[in-house]
Amino acid sequence: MANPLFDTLFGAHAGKDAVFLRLTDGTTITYAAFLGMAAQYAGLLRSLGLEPGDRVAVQIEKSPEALAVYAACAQSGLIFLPLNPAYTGQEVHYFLNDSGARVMLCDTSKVDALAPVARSCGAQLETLNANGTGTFSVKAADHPADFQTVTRDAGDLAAFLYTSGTTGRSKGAMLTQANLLSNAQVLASEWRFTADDVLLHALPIFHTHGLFVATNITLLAGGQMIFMPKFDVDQIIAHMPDATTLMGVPTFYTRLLGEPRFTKELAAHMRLFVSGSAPLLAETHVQFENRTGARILERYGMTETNMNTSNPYDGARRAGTVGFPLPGVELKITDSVTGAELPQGEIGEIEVRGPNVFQGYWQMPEKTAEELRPDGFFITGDLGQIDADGYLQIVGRNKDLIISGGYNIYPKEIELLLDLQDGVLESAVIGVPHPDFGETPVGILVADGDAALDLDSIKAGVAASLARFKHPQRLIVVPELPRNTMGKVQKKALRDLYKGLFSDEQP
Ligand code: MLC
Ligand code: AMP
Repeated sequence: MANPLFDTLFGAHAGKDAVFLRLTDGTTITYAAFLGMAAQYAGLLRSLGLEPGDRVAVQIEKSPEALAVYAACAQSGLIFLPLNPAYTGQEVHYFLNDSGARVMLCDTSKVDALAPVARSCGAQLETLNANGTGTFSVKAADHPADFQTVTRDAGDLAAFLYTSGTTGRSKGAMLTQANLLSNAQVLASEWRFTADDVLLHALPIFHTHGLFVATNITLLAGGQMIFMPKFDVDQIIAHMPDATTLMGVPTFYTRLLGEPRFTKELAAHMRLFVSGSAPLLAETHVQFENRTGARILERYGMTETNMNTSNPYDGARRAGTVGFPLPGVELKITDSVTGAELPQGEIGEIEVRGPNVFQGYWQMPEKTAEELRPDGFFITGDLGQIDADGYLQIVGRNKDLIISGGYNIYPKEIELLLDLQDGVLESAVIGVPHPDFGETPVGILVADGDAALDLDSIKAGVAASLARFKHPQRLIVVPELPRNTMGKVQKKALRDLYKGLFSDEQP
């Protein structure tokens, strides 16, 4: 195959009049029309002087056009680099600078903020809006609806997904065609996807879950997606009778359960509900089954590895577990200090190896070496335990990470900013249980001497630099941070102290 990712996911559908995307306004887009758009985009990207292996940064709202940029990158051998539209100019500056992206696509409303950022990083800025308008689509209209697919090897890079780090610096996870394809093939088979499937697609398409898991599997099977701009409970309810599957983060399921219109009858046409990206409470699993008769299938993955484990399609889907390693994935539980494999049943670090595991972090050999062993095992930073039947349970994290509504937030990034604010001596950011988002960040501050902290201005100071979902939901001032004898801040003590902060809030 000349270009395994493109040929398998997209090229295989050339000329097909079957529907690929169904939009919430009733419009449909066939595979052929989608591929025509992607070819025009690929032609334009080529005419902009991009060469295979160059990066294309994309910070645009979810739309069929946004997905076609992904297909265009695959067809022209470019590396797709999607970014959350919530990121601020400062955050985008880091990604552009670090990745060396040569072209950046953004919404027209962001041009004033991003033009200087793109200029300073040497990237050409083009616009592509959620309704398909913008300089990119105008220029693409001059290109033919077919494009000579660029030859690529399965080992060539297809995407960079940035993931934050415990030091506060984001790292570009390098994923090859083979990483993406192998995982899509395994999942499509394990979860029995066929051309008859209609997936309710309400996830963002700048992360692994919505982009690779949901989209690649549908493409592989030749099915349809009801493509929604975002998760909206009314839209999900309106379209569920036409769908067969839903993939979501736990917040999707708790929000659905909070809705009396979500009934067994409404879900009757659905064959599969998948949850992942954050822990699904066993209680949610049980409530869901009581309401619909369906058992949510929970799986476990990450940006660096795609999906690692899954509960079985046939067989018991166990609440509170993430199932078994997927075919081709090796998984072991190790001692966090020595790296030695632990006996079955013990709690330790989860390590994985397989065709799904990424190639390393872009231009960060030291960080890569810290997490990716020479023998190919990736140290996930998650703590787990395998039960007597082989089910993996995730029991915690060995990394300082908060997951809010499926978005990862690294406390260090926020702490570094809080520490810079007037009157702040030091800070600790912790994840506190939240009824809607699962966890949410809270900032604990210590004042410098007698300084009176102006919490509103501190909030504003942090907000200017950070995407909205990373903003601490509360700031709390304490006389000092609890420390152990080594002087390390004891975040567990803080988490225990503040765990009830949001317990009265309605989901
Ligand atoms: C939105 N907000 C969030 C947030 N999402 N804040 C914290 N955490 C989040 N996840 C902000 C909004 O900007 C808004 O701010 C306010 O919170 C309320 O917004 P909302 O309307 O209630 O939120 P909504 O837009 O409905 O989004 C919630 C959500 C969304 C859960 C539907 O966050 C979502 O789709 N999450 C999925 C993330 C995802 O795909 N993760 C996969 C990562 S891949 P304001 O100020 O405007 O009120 C991965 C690997 C794997 O982890 O295993 O899959
Ligand atoms: P990300 O870096 O955004 O890909 O997030 C990956 C992290 O999400 C993993 O390392 C886990 O901590 C977490 N995660 C993903 N799926 C699950 C799950 N089913 N249960 C618990 N945590 C999960």
